[in-house]
Amino acid sequence: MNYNDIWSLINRYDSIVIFRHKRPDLDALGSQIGLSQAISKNFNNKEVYIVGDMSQRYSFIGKMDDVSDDIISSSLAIICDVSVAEMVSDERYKQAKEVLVIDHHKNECNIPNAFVYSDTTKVACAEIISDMLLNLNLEITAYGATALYGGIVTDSGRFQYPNTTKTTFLVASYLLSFGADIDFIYEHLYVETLEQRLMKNYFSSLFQITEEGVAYLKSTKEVLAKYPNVPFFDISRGMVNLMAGVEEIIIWCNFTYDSENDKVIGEFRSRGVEIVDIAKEFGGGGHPCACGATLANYEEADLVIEAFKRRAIEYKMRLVK
Ligand SMILES: [Mn+2]
Repeated sequence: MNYNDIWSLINRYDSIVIFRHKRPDLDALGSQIGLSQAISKNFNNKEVYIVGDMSQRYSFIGKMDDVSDDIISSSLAIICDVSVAEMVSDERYKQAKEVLVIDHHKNECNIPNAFVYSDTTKVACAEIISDMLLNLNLEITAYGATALYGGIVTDSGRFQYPNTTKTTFLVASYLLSFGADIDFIYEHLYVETLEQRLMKNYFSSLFQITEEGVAYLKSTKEVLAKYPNVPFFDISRGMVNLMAGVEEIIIWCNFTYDSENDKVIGEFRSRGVEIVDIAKEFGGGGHPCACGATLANYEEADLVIEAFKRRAIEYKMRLVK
């Protein structure tokens, strides 16, 4: 599949419903909103809908639509930023006439009968969509450009992660030419309330560092009980990078108790060394230096920490890249 194939598939449908992964990040939401805005801008007779669960953290970017089963069954379903069937939010994509997956993760797609556009060289799914717009000379609304920009900024760690390329900057520039609102994105991403800052101070006081350079935070049931109104996501992913940017820390991770499923959600990050293979060993996945896994309990979390310690040693001895 190439960009022209994607656009001509869209062209064949009067109605398109755009899906993405559960517990959405800004790349999932930005891809969804950006693509829907691009379709509406370039065709004037198509109905486009966006669906899925919403996280409070990113509610500033927009709202999902209520879509009936009838609409979905006569639509093209497009799934953004995920290739794993179990991770798609709203499984009614299965009822759609055809399914198209657009993703940048390094997973084999297991979504049945789908057209797949996969580009793992892209830092964000929003980068793929923006690159398609640029290459096909398509327009987008300022709102759609802002949403795509938000996806690129967050998935690239503010243009810092190693898979940030010249294309990333090229498409960011293209989005700015349509009025992407950088201030709006940064205002919502990097300004926090006093309560949030104090909560971060508390979590910062909890993490441990091993002599190998592995930092870990255990956000246990007892810890979470102090913050009953804070969404899970804001702790699991929101607190992991408190350990980032510290010279002595090579790999850092947050293990958060998920009371709904009685599991421990591990979020793993690293600097300069790949760790996703370890995440996969524990049934998880993600990006080379930003990944995660669902673990049975804290004993299993300790095994992950042990594996990270070995990786940190290998890295220091230059045995791995
Ligand atoms: Mn993504």
